[in-house]
Amino acid sequence: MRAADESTATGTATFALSTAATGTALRRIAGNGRVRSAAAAPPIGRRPARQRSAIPLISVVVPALNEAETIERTVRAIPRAELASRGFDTEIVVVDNGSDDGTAGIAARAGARVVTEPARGYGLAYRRGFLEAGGDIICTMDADLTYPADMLPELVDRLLNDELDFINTDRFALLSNGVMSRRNRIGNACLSLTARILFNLPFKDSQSGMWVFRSELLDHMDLRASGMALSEEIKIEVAWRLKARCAEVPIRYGYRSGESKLRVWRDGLGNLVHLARRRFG
Ligand SMILES: Nc1nc2c(ncn2[C@@H]2O[C@H](COP(=O)(O)OP(=O)(O)O)[C@@H](O)[C@H]2O)c(=O)[nH]1
Ligand SMILES: [Mg+2]
Repeated sequence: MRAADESTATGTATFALSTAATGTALRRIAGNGRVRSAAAAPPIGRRPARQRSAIPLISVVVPALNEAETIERTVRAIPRAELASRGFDTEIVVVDNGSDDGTAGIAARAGARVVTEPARGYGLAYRRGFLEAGGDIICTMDADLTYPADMLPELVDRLLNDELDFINTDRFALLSNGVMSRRNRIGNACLSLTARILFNLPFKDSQSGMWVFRSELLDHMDLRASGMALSEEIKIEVAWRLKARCAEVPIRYGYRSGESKLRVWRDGLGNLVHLARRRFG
């Protein structure tokens, strides 16, 4: 069975592309009539207006903190040629988060646009990357080769053909033995269950770091997490608060090379506190 066949779609609103992009797939969505008006929430920040071109742009945003071992292969694994053959330009935005191992230079030589977020934190890195990304569609992944970059074309197709706003990926449906520690699996399951109970989130993997979504969503999101909690915050924003059309697609998840930046207890408990504050605070 293909991964996408197992996925689910939920939500009611569809964010129309305000772009003048002329790609047929994008126009099909812009013309579907189910346009959600701007929500009241403050934006994540001023996103610079971009000169729209005739070719729709995909921004792949990759946060990277000391990932010299894997950043080059991460950038090169992004299937630019395949995306180009489907009518998309691709920019790869690597957000260097104060690395001291040469990550930024390696990423630039591999063809990425490198932006710098001096303050440490997964959430801060993403928020910087989202401000800098000019794409009509935003894709995300870690800089550690764990996420399947080769699935990006299929995920983008799914977003457009099914008129979705946001796709989350699920690392657990196809997870091979030994790829993720038992402790991390249990922690993830607890956090995902809590998010489902508190926010009725339609996702099995609230901590997955691979998402594909329309950049219009960013203008309505209120992202505040500076650390790992951003991963669930973005899903709460789109699915619970903005009621965007969401789906979750199973993906292959691979072994991590290099050192994980996750501090299991601190980040796990921090995420739980974030969920509680967000719901009851
Ligand atoms: N935790 C953390 N990750 C960061 C930071 N800045 C960038 N990252 C990147 O965020 C991604 C996720 O972190 P990772 O260590 O892979 O977490 P894991 O997937 O839970 O093991 C990686 O590409 C990191 O390099 C930061 O300040 N903290
Ligand atoms: Mg990772």
